[in-house]
Amino acid sequence: MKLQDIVSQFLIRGNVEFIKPFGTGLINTTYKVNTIENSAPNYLLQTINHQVFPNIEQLTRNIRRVTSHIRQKLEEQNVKDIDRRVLTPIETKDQKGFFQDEKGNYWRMFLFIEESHSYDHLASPQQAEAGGRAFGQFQKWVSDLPGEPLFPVIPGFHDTEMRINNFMSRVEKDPIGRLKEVKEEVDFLLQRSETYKKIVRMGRQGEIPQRIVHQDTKFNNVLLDKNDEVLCVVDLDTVMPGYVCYDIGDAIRNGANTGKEDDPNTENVAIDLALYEGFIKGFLMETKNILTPAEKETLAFGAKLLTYEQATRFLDDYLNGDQYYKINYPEHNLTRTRAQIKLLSSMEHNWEKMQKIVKQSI
Ligand code: GN1
Ligand code: MG
Repeated sequence: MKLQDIVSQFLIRGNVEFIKPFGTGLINTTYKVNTIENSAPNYLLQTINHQVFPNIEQLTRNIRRVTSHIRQKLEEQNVKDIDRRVLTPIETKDQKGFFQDEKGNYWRMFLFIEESHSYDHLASPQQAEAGGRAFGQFQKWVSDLPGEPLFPVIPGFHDTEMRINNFMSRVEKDPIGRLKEVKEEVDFLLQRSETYKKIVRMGRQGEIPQRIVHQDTKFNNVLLDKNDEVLCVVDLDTVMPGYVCYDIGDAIRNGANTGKEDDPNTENVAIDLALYEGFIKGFLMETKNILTPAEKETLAFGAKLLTYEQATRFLDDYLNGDQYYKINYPEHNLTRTRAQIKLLSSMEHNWEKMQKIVKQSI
């Protein structure tokens, strides 16, 4: 089926001029749809990875609930330009909100947010603070979403205990014989497995509350305007119940790294404490009044936790023959694992400083 025919299943305005690939996600594939008419908006078209998100109906419903809740808040505050401040899902002709093509692939569309950009890498603590505020504001906005809890579209997404158990059984099975290459990395991760079960355990014992959290807080999921002011937070697929330290933790893991997530030279990789501080400050600025003291205690730990978990997920996928993450070369998931391990070691070295920064920002 042609992309143009897929687009015609949605209730869009205007006629399509061209459709081109867009963005850098590791899971879904995204296109930009330009319309000919100046009076008609442009759109985003996206395939939804059905392996990763098996329940597309519930995924669609979660995103509709969250975006309309935020829209309502913005309307109440008389915010201008609302279409650039929150994602707008586009309806399909059959009102399902997604379309399944003849090959079984699922598609959805959003309004394209004009004159916006995002950064893969942060340039300054000011940007980190803006990122922290964006995710903090998101957290605050969804904290009073009415109705039943959101559907857990990926059950146990950041359940470290479950991730560790899966990882251990992968190590045991060694399905494609790669274990011998990665003994050192496996040991590094397994030595720390008890430490990183802490958050799920605290949750189970009721020491920290479950909230709606974004759970994929990469800095490139924050759209900014031409003055680098925050417009909105995108990539809402994993918005579901979880703990608050997941969001600030993943933002830091992704954003406060002196190197890249998949840096082949691990010498480049370390925690950037100035960016870290920016994230913490910005996030707490927005959430200080809604978080419990116990949750505030978990924020710095979240950065280590999510880095640990990401290393485990990348290595798990490497051992499993790269079934989950898109890769650009055969060793890509191993390179990613090593970079995450280096980042975690650097956080461990700077642990006291990291905790102090949170205390100073509360
Ligand atoms: C995936 O597709 P993308 O880049 O938004 C993954 C995240 C990982 C990230 C690592 C649903 O996110 O959890 O942190 O890759 N998303 C899912 O780059 O698994
Ligand atoms: Mg994502």
